[in-house]
Amino acid sequence: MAEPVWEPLPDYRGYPPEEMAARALAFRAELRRRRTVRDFDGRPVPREVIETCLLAAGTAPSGANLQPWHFAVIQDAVAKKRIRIAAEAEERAFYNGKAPKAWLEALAPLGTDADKPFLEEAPLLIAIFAQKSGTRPDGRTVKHYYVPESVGIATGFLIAALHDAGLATLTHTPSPMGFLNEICDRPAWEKPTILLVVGYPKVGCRVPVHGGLRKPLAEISSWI
Ligand code: IYR
Repeated sequence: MAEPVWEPLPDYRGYPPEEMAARALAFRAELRRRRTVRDFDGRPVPREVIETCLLAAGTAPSGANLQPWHFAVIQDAVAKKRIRIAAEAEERAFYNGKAPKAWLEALAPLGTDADKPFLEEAPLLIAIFAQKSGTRPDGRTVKHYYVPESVGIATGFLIAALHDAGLATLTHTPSPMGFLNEICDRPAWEKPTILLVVGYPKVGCRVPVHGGLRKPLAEISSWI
């Protein structure tokens, strides 16, 4: 069993209380401007920016620091078209019978339907895969822990990083989305969790008022 190797906490920065408060406010203001977008401009995004955001996502905490994620970036037009065709087939089944009435009612204010043109129009899709196990540098297979939690946290980091860089995202989850394994050439034991649509919002892009409403502090939090 490997022994821990310790080092002094690197790069920690603390702030005086006023600066803490100002930073917290500024960060909240930045995140608050983020909106989920469904109309994308086809303009390409710089690859370097995406790679930096993926590295930011990769700093997320994870079970036993095993980093159980893989981000497959799809820019190829043919691959995007295949994804759109497969996703729309699932979405038609969802909207035309599979989804319970209450679910469709909850979705109604978002104005979504089975048509997903953004899967072809956006410059990039990022398929996020969760790995229930992985391979160590010595070739041994290791089980991963807290996989959905870890991948969810990394996805949050990625969405925040892309937003901060001036890009818009849509957290899309066609269900099931096993077709992503074949299209992205990922092994069957990796589970696609989210298809993140990434790009610039189309000029004149509109978003539902409903989507910008955030629950108040008293509702989302409590102190004991
Ligand atoms: N996957 C469908 C339905 C959908 C479900 C939820 I929960 C949403 O927040 C939005 C949409 C679709 O993409 O239309």
